[in-house]
Amino acid sequence: MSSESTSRTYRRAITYGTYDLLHIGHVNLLRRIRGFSDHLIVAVSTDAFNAIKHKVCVQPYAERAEIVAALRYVDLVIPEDSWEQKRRDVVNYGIDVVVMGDDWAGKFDDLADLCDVVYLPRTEGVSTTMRKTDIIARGESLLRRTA
Ligand code: C2G
Repeated sequence: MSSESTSRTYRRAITYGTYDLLHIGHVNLLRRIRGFSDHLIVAVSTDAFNAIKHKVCVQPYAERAEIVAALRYVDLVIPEDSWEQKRRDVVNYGIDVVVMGDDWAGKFDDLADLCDVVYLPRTEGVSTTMRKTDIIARGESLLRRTA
């Protein structure tokens, strides 16, 4: 079953993402998932997989993975290095629910024969791309110390 929200509680959840320049949108998603599950695995995209996704990251995989693992909502971090690994992960980790932000709505419904698939509303007004754009726009001024 796939849905845009859930009232159920689950034993084991998994989610996938790049998690570059971690921001409140990422944290809100992980907190909400952990709110309806007992155990949360986050598959963080490797640098090689991001190249396949045509994404350029500021932080290397090791750093992004360690930062996500440090969040109290997260029980385990694994590498995401292919689109195809999700079915294997669901079986290997005994997953009950795959959760993504709704910018991926419908994209992982093919997993619904194995487990529940839930898409949660994204946090408005923040994204890694917006952060990068803001930093580029403010450029040197960010390095100057205020008087
Ligand atoms: N997200 C959110 N609110 C935001 C920004 C992101 O809820 N304001 C969610 C996204 O919907 C996603 C997760 O945070 O579920 C991680 O987002 P990204 O790091 O941008 O991950 P992405 O590159 O979309 O990778 O196989 C799936 C991919 O790995 C997803």
